[in-house]
Amino acid sequence: MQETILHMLREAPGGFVSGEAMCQACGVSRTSIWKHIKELQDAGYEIEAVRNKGYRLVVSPDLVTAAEIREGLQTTLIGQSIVYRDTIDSTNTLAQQLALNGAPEGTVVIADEQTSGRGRRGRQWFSPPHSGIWMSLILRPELPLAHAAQITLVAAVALCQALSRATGVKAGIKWPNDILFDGKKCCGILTEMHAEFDQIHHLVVGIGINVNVPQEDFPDELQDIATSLQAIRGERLPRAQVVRTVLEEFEPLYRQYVANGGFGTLRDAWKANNITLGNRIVAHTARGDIEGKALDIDEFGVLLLEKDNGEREKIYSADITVFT
Ligand code: BTX
Repeated sequence: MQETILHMLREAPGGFVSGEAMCQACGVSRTSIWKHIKELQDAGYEIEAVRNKGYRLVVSPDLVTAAEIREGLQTTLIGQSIVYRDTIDSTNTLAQQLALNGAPEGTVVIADEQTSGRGRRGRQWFSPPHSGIWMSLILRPELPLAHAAQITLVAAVALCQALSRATGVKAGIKWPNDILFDGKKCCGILTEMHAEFDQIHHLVVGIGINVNVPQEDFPDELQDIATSLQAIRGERLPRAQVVRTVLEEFEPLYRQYVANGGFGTLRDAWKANNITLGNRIVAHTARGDIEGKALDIDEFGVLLLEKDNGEREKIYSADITVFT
């Protein structure tokens, strides 16, 4: 019901919506409407109430609630169901649970704050309140298991395109899961999956975007390696709009990934947004460090590296350091 009220307030010509109109639209009493208005005010919405005129929305807070994200969202699959929490341990954890309980494909789990946000290999992901986008997408692609990890590359392309469209920030992909601006990480992706035999049951694609994190708020150990869109742009950005843009950029790429049986047709888009290829890198793999030049990625998203002795290695999984 709050969503209906908010929508009416946003769409109102002249600004005011009468209590009566809200009662009719929501099918409830005036007292009930007033209670909802009060709840919205408590959540940070500045709503003016004027006798004989009704209510007027003056200022919307920077929230990533379902109502805020849905307003104007142009997707048909991703984000049709949105689960929001003020605070949570990790959106990936909740998304895994919801996926196991049958949550539909495209469900977005999003939180204002994560208390145990995680990266790859058990690393922590700094996820303070009121300033970032910490969200997880539940996907159920009918693809062989071998293609599952490629979804990280698809999400990376979507993120770069979305940052460019929503904020003008031209960030680049560091294979496989980081988005960097000027050498510092502004987004990270953590894909987790549930599979059996050769069949993907579901994928959870966790996306972290430092939107309005002031540079000085990053802990000391992240000062030299992390940045935020606010630090880059010098202004705060509306998080819900960034979320919408990410979902809108992701949806067609995801459909392409499913329809074409993997990442192959998105390879050029990945290359257009990457800051990995052509550079000297060290790949930190389970077999040890391998140094050389990043030459290419193949249609499976595997990185091709050329060592100084001319030998070529395929890198399937690693953290990499890029020297630019
Ligand atoms: P990663 O393992 O590639 O990167 C983790 C590393 O990044 C950390 O060890 C630290 O050095 C650095 N780091 C930690 N927090 C930040 C930050 N906020 N900004 C920049 N650098 C940071 C990257 O893993 C994948 C991160 C995915 C996060 C999302 S948020 C929603 C979802 N839920 C969840 O628990 N994780 C994902």
